[in-house]
Amino acid sequence: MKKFLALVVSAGAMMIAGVAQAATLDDVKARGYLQCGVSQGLPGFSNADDNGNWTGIDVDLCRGVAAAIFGDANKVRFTPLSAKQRFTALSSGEIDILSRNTTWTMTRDTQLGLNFAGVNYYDGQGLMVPSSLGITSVSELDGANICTNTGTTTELNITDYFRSNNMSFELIAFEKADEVVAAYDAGRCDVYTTDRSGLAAQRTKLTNPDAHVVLPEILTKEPLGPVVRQGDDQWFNIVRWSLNAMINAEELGVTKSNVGSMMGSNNPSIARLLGDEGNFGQELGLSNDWAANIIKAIGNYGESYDKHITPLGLARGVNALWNNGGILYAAPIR
Ligand SMILES: N[C@@H](CCC(=O)N[C@@H](CS)C(=O)NCC(=O)O)C(=O)O
Repeated sequence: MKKFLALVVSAGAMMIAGVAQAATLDDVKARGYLQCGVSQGLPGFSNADDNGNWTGIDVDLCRGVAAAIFGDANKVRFTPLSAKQRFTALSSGEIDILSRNTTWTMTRDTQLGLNFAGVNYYDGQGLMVPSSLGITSVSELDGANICTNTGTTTELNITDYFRSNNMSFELIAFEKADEVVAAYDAGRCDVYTTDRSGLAAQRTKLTNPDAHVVLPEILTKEPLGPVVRQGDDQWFNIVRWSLNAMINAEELGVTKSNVGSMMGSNNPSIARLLGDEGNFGQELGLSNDWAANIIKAIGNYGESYDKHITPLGLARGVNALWNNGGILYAAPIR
């Protein structure tokens, strides 16, 4: 019995060792680039131009992680994924990070073997209708045809909302976001529902964007953030702290253009962020200028937001820093 127990214990220890060895960082370094899962095309978040160059805040996060690891923000490849495909792509190892307007929910956190490493955009579900319908509130939508994406929280939320308000509706769901846009644009549905940022982004693809109105109600909380596999705490920390570094840099006034002159700063928080003080990078398995490299290549969170999200007409709102009227609050580097 004792012998048997000893065997079980050693198998358990091996398993723990095995999990600890699931070193995504080593794999990424050996491969020479980061594999990042993004949406198939959502302006502001992750969108490719005709030459295959990806831009957006979700893209910036992956470029930031690449800069933190390699000192080179270009050492990343992007895999466009539909909402339905995204979690399998991550659990199967096809991608190292999922950075794709993905809502942090309890089931996704606890049932899929995945972990959310933070929030890079606080959103909520909204609804858009053609102005010609003269609708001003979601309460007027009884009996509506509603278009959305499969495999999303959106699909579940809209069903909850209509059922709990005893309203009837017909859901028309597609896997590809562009199919939803096309169906709505062609008048197949009265309503387009998704995250409000998604509405602002997809609206730009409509034949006449000005002929549509986003209703005032925000139905849900949709905290969007990067996701990694469970069982690799070092990797989780690298992703979490790359995001935190970008948010802290904004709070400390460190930007893409001034980061060079901020080196050697006598502000201790800046000195820790930029690797002048402490061993913060090494403790992540990186070099101590990991965060300086992110900011040099990408800039801080506010710069990324201004570049990609502001053009969609979305003000910072709740995504402003905590000391500027918002809820963006990164744990300190110390
Ligand atoms: N945040 C929601 C919705 C995410 C989602 O897939 N939204 C669609 C509509 S905005 C989308 O990303 N489409 C863009 C694409 O797939 O390229 C979730 O995590 O389930």
